[in-house]
Amino acid sequence: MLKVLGRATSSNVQKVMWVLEELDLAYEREDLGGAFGGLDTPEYIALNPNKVIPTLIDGDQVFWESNTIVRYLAAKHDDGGLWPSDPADRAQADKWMDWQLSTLLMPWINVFFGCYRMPAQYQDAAKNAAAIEKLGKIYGLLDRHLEGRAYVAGDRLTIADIPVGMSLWRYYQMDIARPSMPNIERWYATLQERPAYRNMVMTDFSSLKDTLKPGQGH
Ligand SMILES: N[C@@H](CCC(=O)N[C@@H](CS)C(=O)NCC(=O)O)C(=O)O
Repeated sequence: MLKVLGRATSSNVQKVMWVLEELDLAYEREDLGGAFGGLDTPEYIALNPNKVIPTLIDGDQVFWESNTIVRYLAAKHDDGGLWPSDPADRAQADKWMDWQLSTLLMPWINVFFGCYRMPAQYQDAAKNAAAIEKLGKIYGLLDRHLEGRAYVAGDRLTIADIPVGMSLWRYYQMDIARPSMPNIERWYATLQERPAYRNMVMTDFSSLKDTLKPGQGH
C-alpha cells in the first residue's frame, strides 16, 4: 500500500493527500515533522536526505518533492485525467506547478510565516504589508490567466490545480487585505465543492499559529 510520511498540517503533504483522495487510492499516512519530529533520524534521512516532508513510499520506490509526487501519482493512476496525455497540454499544466515553486512559494511563505506563524508582538508590520501586497500582485497574474478558464489548465481538474489550489485555503483564511480576484474566487469556489479538497486541504491549521520565534521564517 502507498505510504505517506508527513503531518497532515503540512501544505506540501496536503498536495499529496488531495491527489490520493481525488483518485480514491488506498494509502496510509504517518505523522512526522513539526511537533511530531522524526525527520532527523538515520532511518528517515535514508528515505529523504532533505529532512523534510512529504515522502511517499510505493513498494520499493521512495519519492520526495511534493510536486514530483503529485506528478507521479497522476501519471500512474490517472493518465488522461489529472495527468494530461498530450505533451503540450501536460507542459501547460506543468508550468503552473513550477510557477508555484519558483514564483508563488516564497511570497506565500513570507505572508503565512510573517502574519500567522510569527506571534503578533514580534511581527514587522511594514514588512508584512509589503509582503501582502507583493503576494496579491502575484496571485493577480493567476487571476488574469483564469479569465475564461474553468481550471488552471483547461476545462477540468489537472495536476496544474493542485499546488496553487492548495495555497488558496490558507491565503483566504488569514486576516489580511486581498485584492478582488473574480476569476480566482470562482475557481476557488469550485475547488471547495470537491470532497478531496474539503477533507485534505480545508483543514484546521491553527496548531501552526504563533509557532515561530524572532529571526525564524523569513
Ligand atoms: N520542496 C519540498 C519542500 C518540503 C518542505 O519544506 N516541507 C516542510 C513542511 S510543508 C517541512 O518538512 N518542514 C519541516 C517540518 O515540518 O518539520 C516539497 O515540496 O516537498
